[in-house]
Amino acid sequence: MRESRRRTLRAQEGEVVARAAERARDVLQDSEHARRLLRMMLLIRRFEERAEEQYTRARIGGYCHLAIGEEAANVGSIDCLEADDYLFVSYRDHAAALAVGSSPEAVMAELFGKETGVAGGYGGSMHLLDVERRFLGGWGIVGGHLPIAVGAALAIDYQDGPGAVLCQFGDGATNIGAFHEALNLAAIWHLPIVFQVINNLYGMGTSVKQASAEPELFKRACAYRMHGERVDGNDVLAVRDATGRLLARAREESEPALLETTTYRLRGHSVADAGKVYRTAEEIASWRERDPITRYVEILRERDLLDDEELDTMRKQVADEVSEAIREAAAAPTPDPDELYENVYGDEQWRDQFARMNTAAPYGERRETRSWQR
Ligand SMILES: Cc1ncc(C[n+]2csc(CCOP(=O)(O)OP(=O)(O)O)c2C)c(N)n1
Ligand SMILES: [Mg+2]
Repeated sequence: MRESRRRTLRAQEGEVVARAAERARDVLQDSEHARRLLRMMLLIRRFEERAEEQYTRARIGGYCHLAIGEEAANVGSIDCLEADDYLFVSYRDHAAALAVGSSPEAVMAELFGKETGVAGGYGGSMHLLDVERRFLGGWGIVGGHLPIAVGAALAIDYQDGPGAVLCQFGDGATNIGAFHEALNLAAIWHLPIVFQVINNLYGMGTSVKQASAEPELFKRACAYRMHGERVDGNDVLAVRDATGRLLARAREESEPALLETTTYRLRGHSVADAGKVYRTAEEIASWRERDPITRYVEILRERDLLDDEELDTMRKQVADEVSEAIREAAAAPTPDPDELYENVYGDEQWRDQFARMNTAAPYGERRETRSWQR
């Protein structure tokens, strides 16, 4: 960013922070907005429960990581994105796609590997994307998307454009080399990016305490003289307040930040993991009591922004919406295996070369692909 613009923005900093805090408080004053946050969390919860069920029916292939219990960390932050902002997330990405506005039909269809999916059936559960909404994935390599997100922030800065980047990742990613490279570059180049670590206390079966020399992950920001902050990731309003403030600062002052949102995945690492071997029943029960949806419902009730009838209606609506998404995804066509190499290379000549090859013939993948698709 040009020095003159940075100076002007710094002068406005106090005003920017005050405005952001005001916006966060406004949510409970705007009953429609307040209820929209709850509705999205309910939709995600229902979507994930049904995705789990569909996986056991073999309608979803490959991996499938659910965000049950992490809804507030996703919805509170993604709600702060504005039209010019970009979003990057890890493979636990269904909630992010829904929160950014992708339709449940298109997200479910992607999980089913169908042509109508958000990635045309090429990506599956871990590689959702919605370019129109500036949601640039869904990434399967732990920490692999952080440098890419920094590249997007560099592009915004280089072109003197509006907007910022929100990059979400798990606690496990903070021990990957790319995390340190990404934070270092973002700090020395003053890039407009918020790194949000969704600390759910475990990377597969390894706890943060076992894996991290500094388990208070937000403190890692100080190694890069970057602002670091931790909030309760099961409190949707706290997440929204912090993300709103830090994104505003990124957009308007072009400064990065590391935001740690502490939460808990109520299911196992993936659908194939029961999640009970490395965690005690007491620990899981204690986090159930801090369920982000129950807590937010209580806040809305206390403020007279929601009654039992409205809650029931909302639950029923999202359940119907997800059922419809499943019906549509099941009925949607599967992509033709001969199109497997399309979009791999932009250059026509390489596409022609792949068109002459027999798709994945040495490994029999053509047959495998067909056998699990219904
Ligand atoms: C570079 C890399 N190493 C290992 C893996 C295998 N792996 C997949 S998920 C995962 C755990 C990551 O945990 P965390 O970052 O805390 O995210 P969470 O699953 O808790 O959302 C690992 C080790 C991978 N995908 N990429
Ligand atoms: Mg984790």
